[in-house]
Amino acid sequence: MLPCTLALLLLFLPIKSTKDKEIKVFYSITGQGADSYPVGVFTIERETGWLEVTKPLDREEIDKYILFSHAVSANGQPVEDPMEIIITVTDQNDNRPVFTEAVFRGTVPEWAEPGTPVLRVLGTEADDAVSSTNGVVVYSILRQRPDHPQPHMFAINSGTGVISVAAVGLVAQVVPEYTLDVQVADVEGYGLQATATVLIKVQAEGMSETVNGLLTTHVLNTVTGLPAARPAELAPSVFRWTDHDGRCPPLLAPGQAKAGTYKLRFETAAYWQGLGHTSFYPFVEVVFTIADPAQKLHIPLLISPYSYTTYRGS
Ligand SMILES: [Ca+2]
Ligand SMILES: [Ca+2]
Repeated sequence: MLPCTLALLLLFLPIKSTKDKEIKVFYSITGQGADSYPVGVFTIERETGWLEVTKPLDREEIDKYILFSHAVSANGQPVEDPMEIIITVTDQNDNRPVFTEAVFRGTVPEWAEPGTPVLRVLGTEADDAVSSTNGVVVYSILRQRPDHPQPHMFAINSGTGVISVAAVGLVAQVVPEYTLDVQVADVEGYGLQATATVLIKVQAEGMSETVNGLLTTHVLNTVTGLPAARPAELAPSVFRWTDHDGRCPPLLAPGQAKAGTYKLRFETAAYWQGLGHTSFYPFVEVVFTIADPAQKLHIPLLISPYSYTTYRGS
């Protein structure tokens, strides 16, 4: 919170009766801010008609005052009908936006597609958002930790604060939770700021829902964040192409597997050549052991031209 209010002392133009030249006229004011609450904010000089404000005004307290000025002669007779004076308090940007929570939490399924909404952050703001931008807030993501497979896995709608997935590659076993620093700023993003933390848990995928088969794989290009559609070979007998989603048809169906050591070979060079890149690794071979032939096994592969990551999925 910013502990300040608008400090403003105004001297308005004098209120003059047309009879002022002919006879002695005395002025007074009535209404909110004059003779009713808050009393004495506005005064008028009895003989000159100068209207003055005596205190700082805060639009967030009272945004409009309606006063009436009265002009009387020396013997107390009104010389004019009362005149209505409307005083509108213009806004100062004296309120910082405030997040409704210090820490926002959300969850997202792994491999969620770009555009999937995760959660909404909310900032409140006391200043005027209608006739000024002092209360118009803009949301942004300042930082993502960790920053892989890439630094912009999430995007925020600057107007609504809805955070959604921006890139493919959310894998629970690689990054189980992301931390985002988010900001809300008034004056359409250029004014006073506040920050909050967003924790996003990546939920492991239930493989049985999507793939029927004992041994499955899944290849992700970590440069583009997109699934890699290229061959994967289970040496020596099984050959598969990954589909547009980076997934292979099951390499071994239930009942096909035997306990033992297997090698899964990914033809990465051909894949990168197809995209116009050269690859440091001509192919990637993942050697693994199946101890329990009845247990499902998923082996994801995350690749860039200069790195690869694999792990045991479920
Ligand atoms: Ca204000
Ligand atoms: Ca403000």
